[in-house]
Amino acid sequence: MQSLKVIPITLFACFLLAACEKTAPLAPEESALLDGPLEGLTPEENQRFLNGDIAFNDEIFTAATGLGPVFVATSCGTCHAGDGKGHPFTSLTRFGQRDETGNQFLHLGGPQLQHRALPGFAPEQLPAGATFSKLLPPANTGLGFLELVPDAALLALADPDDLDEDGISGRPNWVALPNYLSPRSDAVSQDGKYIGRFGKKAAVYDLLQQTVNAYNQDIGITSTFEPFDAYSGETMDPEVSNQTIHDVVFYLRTLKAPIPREVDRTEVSTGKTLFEQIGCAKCHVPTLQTGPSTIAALSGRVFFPYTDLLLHDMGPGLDDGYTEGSATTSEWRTPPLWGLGLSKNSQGGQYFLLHDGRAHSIEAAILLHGGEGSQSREAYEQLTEQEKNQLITFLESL
Ligand code: HEC
Ligand code: HEC
Ligand SMILES: [Ca+2]
Ligand SMILES: [Ca+2]
Ligand SMILES: [Ca+2]
Repeated sequence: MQSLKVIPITLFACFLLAACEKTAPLAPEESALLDGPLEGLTPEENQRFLNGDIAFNDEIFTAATGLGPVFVATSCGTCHAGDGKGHPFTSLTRFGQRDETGNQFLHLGGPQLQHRALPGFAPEQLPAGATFSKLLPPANTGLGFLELVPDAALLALADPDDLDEDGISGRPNWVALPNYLSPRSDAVSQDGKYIGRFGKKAAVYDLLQQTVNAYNQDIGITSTFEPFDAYSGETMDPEVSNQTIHDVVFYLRTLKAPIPREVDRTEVSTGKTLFEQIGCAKCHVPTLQTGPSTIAALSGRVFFPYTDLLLHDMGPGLDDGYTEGSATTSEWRTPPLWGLGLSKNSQGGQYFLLHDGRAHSIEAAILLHGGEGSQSREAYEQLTEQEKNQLITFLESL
């Protein structure tokens, strides 16, 4: 939000004085912010972005506007401040069981724990026997680009049986679609399931599903899409309009991609070469391309997210016993690394990396790579101190 208020003033000052950096010392550099709109939107599209931005950041729900009765937070922006990564205080808990037979706790309030409640209602508690994951809010950035990568491109990156024997076997999370979603026009399906791509375990199909679930499960807000009350399971009148849902989806779609910084430093380019040499880029795929979109600024664009959006088995250290869709307990979707260097800004000046924020530095995150990530972690450990610093400087520039 802040950027939206500041940028037009900055632009105005530039226009008047033609010496932007010097005259607007209070405005943060555009490349230090995650929450602005994509460049190249039409005025109409910018307006929809703003509508979505207001609903996402400024609409705080109360009992009178439908909050709860059980909930985790009162607005999207509480957990996704500035659209940057969240802090352990804003994490979500999901519960279920170890095997992949589908969540057996759905009738007991699963998959998400609503640990807060309105007066007179009991906050939810973990049912006996459930396993759980703590999930940190990711940065919401460049999501419209990720949504538009054709299924075929993701399948081309997958190697479920590791046929090329490089120790890496990324695979899609095949998920069942809720009845309000229709498959994308280029969709590939398998046994009636489709490729999920959002969420830490890639169990969410698209930004509409993510938004509908978040209203329902995080804030206790029903919609025509998901009319079931998270507390009673009963069908309720919608507490958020379809228009608002679509505006929020539009906002998420048209958030800009992070802008890399310090790209001219030699440490950064050397670090990037090392990143590729030691196999990080096999999962954190640097370059992807969008398919066609009705939003011209997103259509047929090459972009640099550093993810393959696929699931990888990251070994026992990162296994927390919780499955989602067809993802096993130790499988996680490769997180995009774009914006990584800006994470601290929204995390109180300190890094909280990996799905639950347990890694407090970039190096700690690398050293926790097991399973399919073991080989490149070992290759990292073999680097000289100087090379490690170059690699990390590169990652901080993203
Ligand atoms: C209580 C904190 C909390 C609230 C409130 C919240 N989120 Fe999230 N959000 C999260 C967490 C944690 C995740 C990661 C969950 C996962 O990976 O499955 C997430 C994931 C997402 C993602 C997926 C991004 C990706 O890279 O896959 C989107 C989009 C998103 N949230 C949008 C929203 C919207 C829209 C709202 C409001 C309707 C909202 N969130 C409310 C915590 C929150
Ligand atoms: C086998 C695929 C794979 C390889 C190879 C790989 N990563 Fe990862 N990386 C992942 C997955 C999956 C996660 C998320 C794990 C989790 O959250 O528990 C991750 C997480 C990270 C994170 C934390 C990101 C965040 O937002 O929390 C960083 C940083 C990272 N990787 C850097 C690297 C670097 C550097 C290399 C090379 C040394 C590398 N990765 C190699 C799959 C991979
Ligand atoms: Ca409600
Ligand atoms: Ca629940
Ligand atoms: Ca392979």
